[in-house]
Amino acid sequence: MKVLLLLLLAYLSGCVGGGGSEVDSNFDPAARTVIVEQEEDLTPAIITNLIVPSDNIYTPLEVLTFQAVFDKNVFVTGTPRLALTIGSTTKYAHYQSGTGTTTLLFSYTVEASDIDMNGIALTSLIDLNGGTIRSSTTNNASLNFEAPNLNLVVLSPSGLRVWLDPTASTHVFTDAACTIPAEDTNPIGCLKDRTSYGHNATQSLTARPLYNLTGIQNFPSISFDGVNDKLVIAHHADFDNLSAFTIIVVVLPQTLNTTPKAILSKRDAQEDATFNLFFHTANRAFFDIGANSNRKNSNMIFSANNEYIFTLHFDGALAQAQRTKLYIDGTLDATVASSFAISNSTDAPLLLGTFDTVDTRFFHGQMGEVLIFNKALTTGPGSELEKVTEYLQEKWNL
Ligand SMILES: [Ca+2]
Ligand SMILES: [Ca+2]
Repeated sequence: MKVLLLLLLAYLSGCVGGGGSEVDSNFDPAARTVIVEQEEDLTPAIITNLIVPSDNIYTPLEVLTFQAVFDKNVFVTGTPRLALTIGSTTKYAHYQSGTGTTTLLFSYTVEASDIDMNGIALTSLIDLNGGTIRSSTTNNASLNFEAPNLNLVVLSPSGLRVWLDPTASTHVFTDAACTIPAEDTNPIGCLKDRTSYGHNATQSLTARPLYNLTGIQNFPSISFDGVNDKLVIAHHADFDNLSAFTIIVVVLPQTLNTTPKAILSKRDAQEDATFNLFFHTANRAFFDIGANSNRKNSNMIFSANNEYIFTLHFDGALAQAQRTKLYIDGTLDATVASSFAISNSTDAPLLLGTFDTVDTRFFHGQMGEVLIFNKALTTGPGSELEKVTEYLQEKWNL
């Protein structure tokens, strides 16, 4: 819709003398009057692009920025905002800058309680929040935009150093160089770390577990045969010699008996351990932190062909009796003492499916997600551990 503005511009300086009183006898109103036609565009400004944070894992105090790009300059009053859904909570990215241009910047600083492991969401409409966004005095901008997919804009507690996730199909490969995508039943050469720390779990030998698209609760899992299968993560200080850590594993054992079966372990053949977690006597779970002399076990008795979320939670800063906690499916199963305040150091790799590079007591079953934090997640209602566990329970239907 368009209107014509008629601007009558009388060149009065030409009509009026220096004193402003004497009319020029040559003044011809028809010649001295200029009619300017100017179009005022009453079409609302529209958002042609919404630039969102890149796919990444964000932690508290990092800033998420969003840019709304309009098809023409817009002017802002007040503090419009974008509504984010973080977990189940609405938070707002507030307008920061850009008035008078085509691009408005909004930002949100991640808070400590913000955890959303399956990605945040965004309401596809700018909330004016009492302000205005206009392309002219009266012409309100259109505020809606195409909803972006932010499933990979993840908010994690700090300290996440390993995240193996067989449901992330772009992270599962048949070769140890992590280049050939795996399909159902393929031997797994690489389960690529979802963090930026690059702690891929690989297997260059024939002892590769298999990709199982209908594994734990029919979700993609890694299938260990209990004969020789294992995945190897190279030794790194990110998960060695730790004063605190949290290990979370989604797992389904298929064979349980008196023979130890390692879920995950970082120890050398002398059994100097950073940590390990394994099934053993009486179908209980056992774990060593520091050394096998510091071995403890679960209260829970496990059943084959059932799925579990294990959390091994260690805080060396606590009193000895409180340092180690085992959670099963988010519920505290055992609080046990640790004589070690630091998890010990060994150059041994971190292994999935066996104890160390020479041990032959392999895990038989399905492995889902593995997350390792180099800190003790907060615990209790509304805590980091609760939110991460809820993410896993919802995702894996546990
Ligand atoms: Ca989410
Ligand atoms: Ca095998």
